Amino acid sequence: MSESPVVRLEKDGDVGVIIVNYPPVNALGPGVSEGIIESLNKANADPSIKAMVLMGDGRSFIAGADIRGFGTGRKRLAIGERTYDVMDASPKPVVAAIHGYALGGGLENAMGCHYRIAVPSAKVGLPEVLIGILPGGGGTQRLPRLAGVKTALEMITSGRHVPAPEAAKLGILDEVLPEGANLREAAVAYARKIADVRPLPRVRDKTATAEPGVFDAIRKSIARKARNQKAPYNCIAAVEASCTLPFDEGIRREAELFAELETADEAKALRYAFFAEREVAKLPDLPSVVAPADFTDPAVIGAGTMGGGIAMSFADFGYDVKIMDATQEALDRGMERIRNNYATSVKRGSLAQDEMERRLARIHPVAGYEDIADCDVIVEAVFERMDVKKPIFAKLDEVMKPGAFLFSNTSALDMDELASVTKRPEYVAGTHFFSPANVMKLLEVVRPSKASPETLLTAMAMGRRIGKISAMAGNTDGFVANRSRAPFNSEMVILLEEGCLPEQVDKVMVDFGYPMGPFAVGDLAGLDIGAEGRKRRAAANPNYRKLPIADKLVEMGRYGQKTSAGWYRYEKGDRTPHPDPEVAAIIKSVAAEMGVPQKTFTDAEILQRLLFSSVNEACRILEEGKAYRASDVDVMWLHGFGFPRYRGGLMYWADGIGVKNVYAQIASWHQQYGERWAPSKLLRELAESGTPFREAKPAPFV
Ligand code: 3H9
Repeated sequence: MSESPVVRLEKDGDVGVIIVNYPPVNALGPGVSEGIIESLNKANADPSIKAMVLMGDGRSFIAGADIRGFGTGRKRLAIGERTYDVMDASPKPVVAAIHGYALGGGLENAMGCHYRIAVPSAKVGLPEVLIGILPGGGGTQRLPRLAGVKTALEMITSGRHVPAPEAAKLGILDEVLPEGANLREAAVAYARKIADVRPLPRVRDKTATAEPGVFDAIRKSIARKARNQKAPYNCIAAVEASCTLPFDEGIRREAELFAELETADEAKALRYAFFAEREVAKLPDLPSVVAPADFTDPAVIGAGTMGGGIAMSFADFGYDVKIMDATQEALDRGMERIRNNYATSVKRGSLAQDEMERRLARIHPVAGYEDIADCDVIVEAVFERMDVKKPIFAKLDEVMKPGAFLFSNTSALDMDELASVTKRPEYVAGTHFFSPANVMKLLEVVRPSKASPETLLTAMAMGRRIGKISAMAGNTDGFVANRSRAPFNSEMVILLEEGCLPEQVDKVMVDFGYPMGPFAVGDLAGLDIGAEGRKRRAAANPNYRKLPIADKLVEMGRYGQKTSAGWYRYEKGDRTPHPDPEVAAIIKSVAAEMGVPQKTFTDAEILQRLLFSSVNEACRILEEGKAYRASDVDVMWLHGFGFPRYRGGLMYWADGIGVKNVYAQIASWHQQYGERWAPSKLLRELAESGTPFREAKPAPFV
């Protein structure tokens, strides 16, 4: 019945079914909104149709506006002529029938409908803030009217996906269908049932009211997380307008606030991050016919902090997981730690007690290798030393059933060497989790030379199934994330030699957008850990740049928070870092011993000294073919190191400075400081050709 290639109108007796078909997720791409309007008009004009259903083909209702269109001068329907306006003016009722996702413009369309029903697995939300904009299709005006101001503020400022049963409780959905129901049939029946109800229930006719102080309170509560950003505040202002302005004026205010955001740097960077996170899943050099293997029975070897966190990740996503350690005592300690971690989440209110019990029940401590022999995926997470891991891999190879995948959680060890102790190197890969493993989103999948495409795809898919963002890294010391970060870690201590203080560096990085400064993070992780790595690297490389100030603190037993002293001092039982005059004195005396001339630094200099050193190393990683794309490095920095998302990532940020400027500064520091600042070949080439980092063509992956 309809002309549009992306929206069709079908008739089911006296109900018109409007179906959006814009794969893969029914974003509101070119022609979709126009197609919905055309179908609505046709159905309204057809006397044999009494009511309409709006639904999506394929895997989703509507996932929102087409993000690729933002900032491109896209064609937009004027206020008064949009889908929601046509629905508001419709003399016949429209029922939104939701499966998969109704996000952003998807939920806004659903709220423009007169009724909303969904299957239980559906999710709804207004995630626009996560891409630096606000719900600009009436979402900031309709959601507070439908679900109340508090709920609207929470959903719009967090961007959270709300499961259908909860959305029904919040008043967003009229009905959640029973499990297994046929959505189309149920929606048509529902439409028939309400076909004669008049007046039509329109969300725009409701009123939104707020308790005094609610807007100031939410501005205050997001201040820390939303610093340097505009979108969250514009979201709040738009919701505020729903309480103070009539509906149509509120819609105009929403549009003004939206227009301030769409082309801003914040939104551009967040859109870039969104697509970079999807790109990172693609492994372009693997044969497209190969698929990841399914796995159902994972096991973790090692019940230490990392092993426990990895086991929790599996349990959190519904997997029964076995966990093994060398002794019963270590296993008991590990289970105790897991229980305590969950209990902390319950205490904080982020996890329900019964959910904690369900997750704990999925983690099965086992005594020996024979108990895991039938598992299909092993993640080994024992002490980070080759001589400890090798015998375990040899034993796993012996006992594990054929076809089982053997993954190692290592942050730097040579995966080829580890794979070589097995007779199944094609089934071996690295899976580098970040600490705490159940919280941090990044999973770096490390590719040894003999790993099969199926193994690599399975490791990547395993990460995604347990809520991680998987990114592929080559087998190089430190892999991609830590290797690109290493020069930053050295540079921050070298800055102290030249006259900076830890608190000064930390303030610059927090102002830039990191949740914590790097010295405070060091104290949290434990300074003894970095010292081990420095020792190993210094022994292997006579030109290794030593960090005497950091070494001195460790020698003094200042290991960080755990000893109440590190780069900062801590009161017993308190994690607040306090600048320590003793550290300032140590820095001064070591610098004097080393004969380093003292100077003062601007904030910009500190920032660039840290980040440019890493940009240069990331270029080296790309030129060696150890990563697929500069944007993969960005994803790793966003999810492994807390790089501020609204700055896109390390390489995207550097593009903002300009590749030629970055090169010129690095070349000048090369003159001043010597070899550690030698510009990489790729950086020089990019600067000469004026090619942005994110368009760099890395060497073929090795
Ligand atoms: C908005 O609605 C503004 C309004 O207020 C109106 C203003 C006037 N656009 O993530 P996946 C692509 S703003 C374009 O791997 P999943 C994605 O790039 C929007 N493309 O699948 C990928 O492409 P490729 C508010 C999109 O099942 C493919 O679809 N909405 C869009 O893991 C599959 O995606 C959002 O912010 C889009 N909107 O997750 C929702 N969405 O295959 C954004 C997806 O080439 N989307 N693609 O790499 C999502 O959060 C997830 O995609 C979703 C599915 C949860 C829907």
